[in-house]
Amino acid sequence: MTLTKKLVGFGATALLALGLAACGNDDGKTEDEGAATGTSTSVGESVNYKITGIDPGAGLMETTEKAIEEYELTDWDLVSGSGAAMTAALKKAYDKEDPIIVTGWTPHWKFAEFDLKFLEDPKGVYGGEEQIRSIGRLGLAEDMPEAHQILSNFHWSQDDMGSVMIAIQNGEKEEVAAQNWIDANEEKVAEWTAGVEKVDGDKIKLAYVAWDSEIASHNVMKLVLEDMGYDVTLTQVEAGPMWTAVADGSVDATLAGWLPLTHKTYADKFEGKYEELGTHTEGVKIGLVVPSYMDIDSIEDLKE
Ligand code: PBE
Repeated sequence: MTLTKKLVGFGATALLALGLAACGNDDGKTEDEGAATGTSTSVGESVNYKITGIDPGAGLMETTEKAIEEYELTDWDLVSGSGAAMTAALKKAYDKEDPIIVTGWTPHWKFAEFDLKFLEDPKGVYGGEEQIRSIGRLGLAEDMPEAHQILSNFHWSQDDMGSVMIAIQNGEKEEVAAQNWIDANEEKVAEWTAGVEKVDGDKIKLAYVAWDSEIASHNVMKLVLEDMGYDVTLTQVEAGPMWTAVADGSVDATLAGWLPLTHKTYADKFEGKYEELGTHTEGVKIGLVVPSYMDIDSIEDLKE
């Protein structure tokens, strides 16, 4: 794989790019604004008026439908699939320098692998910086005070999350990538478990969706909880069932609460039926993402 080659020697600089990509397009405007509309083929025509989406339950999909409405992209379709299908489509287009528009978020390894940009969102449909929060079922504090404490303490940076994502994308097994990160960040992990007593094989269930960011966080937390004596089950589900499972208590927690905007619909729907345990990752972002070689900068450029 080309990725393997490109990621050799990946260090702090490359990881930082994950975070920088999240900050949008303040790194200077592209020279040739308007070039896309100046040619005979419009952006819309060039991509068949298609935005390549992910799993239908993702907040990013709901928000993109809203963007299509608010920017009056009447001819456009949001095509659903999965996170993996989206990155596969992106890779295929990127290798040929074909135009493509995908739904995207940071942290994500794709910003390290490809030269990409978020489209500006002057109407603010995608919100600003999002947070990723740990969400527990009601009663977790009473039933499992140790896990409750650890999940509430859990906090790391976008670069931490990004480095686990990159390692997995680079071919490392999920658990190995998670363990390597833990080994390299013992002090950080020690803060999550400080003063917490070990348990003796208590069962705990975490639910997550197969988004690359959440695969990273849940694999790390699984190992941390196991080290504290828990018998951990990770259940991979869709976004709706994930929130439902926390709200009805069939799982104990998830680390995949993207708020205040991305999962607002879920959070509102289940208000009072879960406990917010705290933010574990700050400054994350969702939006529409295109390869940098495309001559557009804003979602407004999609409208003809
Ligand atoms: N994501 C990644 C999710 C949350 C995590 C941005 C794709 C979503 O849109 O719901």
